[in-house]
Amino acid sequence: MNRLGMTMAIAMGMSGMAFAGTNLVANGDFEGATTGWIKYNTSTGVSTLSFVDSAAHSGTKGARMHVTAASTENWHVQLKFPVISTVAQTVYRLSYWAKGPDVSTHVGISDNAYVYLTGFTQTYTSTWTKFQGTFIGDGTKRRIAASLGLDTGVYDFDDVVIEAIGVLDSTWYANADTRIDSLRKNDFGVQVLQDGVAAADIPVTFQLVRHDFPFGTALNFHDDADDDWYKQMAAKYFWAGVTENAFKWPQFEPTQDAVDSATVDKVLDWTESQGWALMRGHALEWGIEKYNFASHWSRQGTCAEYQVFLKHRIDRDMAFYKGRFRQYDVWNEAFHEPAIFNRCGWELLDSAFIWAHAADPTAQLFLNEYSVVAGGETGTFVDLIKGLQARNIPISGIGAQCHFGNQVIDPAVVAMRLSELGALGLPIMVTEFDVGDMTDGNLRTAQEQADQDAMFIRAAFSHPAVQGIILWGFWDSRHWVPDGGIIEEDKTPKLAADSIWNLWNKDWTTSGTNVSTNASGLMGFRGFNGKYVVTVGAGINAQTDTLQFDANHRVWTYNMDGSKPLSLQKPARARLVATPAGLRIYDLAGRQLKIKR
Ligand SMILES: [Ca+2]
Repeated sequence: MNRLGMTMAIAMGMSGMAFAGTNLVANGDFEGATTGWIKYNTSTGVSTLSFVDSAAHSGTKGARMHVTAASTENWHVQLKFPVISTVAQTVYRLSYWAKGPDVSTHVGISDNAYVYLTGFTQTYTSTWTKFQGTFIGDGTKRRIAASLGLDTGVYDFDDVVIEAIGVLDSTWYANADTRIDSLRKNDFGVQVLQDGVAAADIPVTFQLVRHDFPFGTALNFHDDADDDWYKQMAAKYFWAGVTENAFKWPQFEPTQDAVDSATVDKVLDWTESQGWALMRGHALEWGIEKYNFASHWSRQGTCAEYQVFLKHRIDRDMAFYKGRFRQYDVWNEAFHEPAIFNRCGWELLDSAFIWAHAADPTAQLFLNEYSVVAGGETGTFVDLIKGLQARNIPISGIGAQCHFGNQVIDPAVVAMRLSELGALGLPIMVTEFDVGDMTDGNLRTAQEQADQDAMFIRAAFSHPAVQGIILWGFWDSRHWVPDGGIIEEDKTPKLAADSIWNLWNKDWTTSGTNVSTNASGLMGFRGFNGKYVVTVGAGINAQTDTLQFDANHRVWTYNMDGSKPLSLQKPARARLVATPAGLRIYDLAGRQLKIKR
């Protein structure tokens, strides 16, 4: 591995070992032997497997699964891969070419005892497409199968490759706090001058009251008796957010031109009343066909009509919410839900971004996707975004949903995937973090959830490409995953709520009480970027301001002018550049404090 390769591997959270790129899959090109490849049917699914010329993507042979009787579950018909051996902590990439019916399929990776570990949900088309995903070895065997049981038809596979691409960096998480210090903090100071001369021994008290780094939740108001409590909890734990469903097109405009913005407006009114700096617009479009999306009025006509409707949706709603939504998921789950692209062309994706940028050039525009940090489909997402970048499409952010299901979260894996996305040069938002899944609920114990949530948030906060973290809801009664929230249905905070609150309010806070300015009139401190409440002076004559400290606002200077009357004068606004602002500091008796010169 050359120096650049080594640097990349390290930056991606993998150690810099050399790998030969050997294909671990026996007979993955189907050209000679086909040993190891078998089909599996339950009693309800029926299929045939053949290795034929017409199924070749390259060479003269490919594998063809002909599903002749569909079943109720994907896994009732499977193309099973040759079993492979793995090495612990090694990252493997599976790639293959496939074509087939436009239905949801799943490639699952299990251990040798058939316990499911991870997988990739994919939709094939009538043209050859390359699919890929990564998984992690543990020193035992892996069983891989493409599950094709949901619909009848011919599914072709060729050029199946599994290769080791690196080793996880098991030290990465241990250095999280060092990275957090470097990325999220700066050296700050409050300087006090008396008539332009350094004023020593002036007490300064400071407290971080809001991080610049957005930490938020999906919000879902119900207009019921619980809403007041719900808002109190949202305000306690979060300072950024997203509307869970209300801005999705079918909810926002259920029938053509009958826009229902009331729910979104209510959420924005409330978050703005709380001073939340970031609200995300989710999502301008989602190509999914479930949840009434396929029956939405916009999709009932021709592609030409749909394109007009989509442009109008983007133009109208981004103009309406300009300056309120600062980020948009322009498209949700583009590569997992490609039906609209397969019907009307992938140019739609480019167009949506171009229209969105024109509608609100100040908004940050995201492509949002799942299984790219919580799962191994990062490479597919990277390729899609690289294509947008190569065509100069104005994408300005990467949305990584981070629904982790019931897998154990490994921060080294999180690091590797975040770094693979971060190498695109765009900021990443963790847009929908949660644990548990819709079917099984959250299978973690309270302590496991608390530990895993805190670990993931610490990992993401420590990653240089991550710009913010949003949870997909917080209360079990308003959460898509049974038991998936951080607060019980009965409103009891879970251990996870405490662990999260403690991160932001104990581990990652900055404060000092009555710290004196030094001989240079400076009280210096290292702190998190954000808004602080700062009190200069003491007693009834102390002056308190809310000040922003960040890379561009490192030192706030207070000027005292001894000639002013005996009253505490509050500067209209403390300024970074020293300007006489009339502040004087007095003792409890109203006497001006002596200032050391
Ligand atoms: Ca072949």
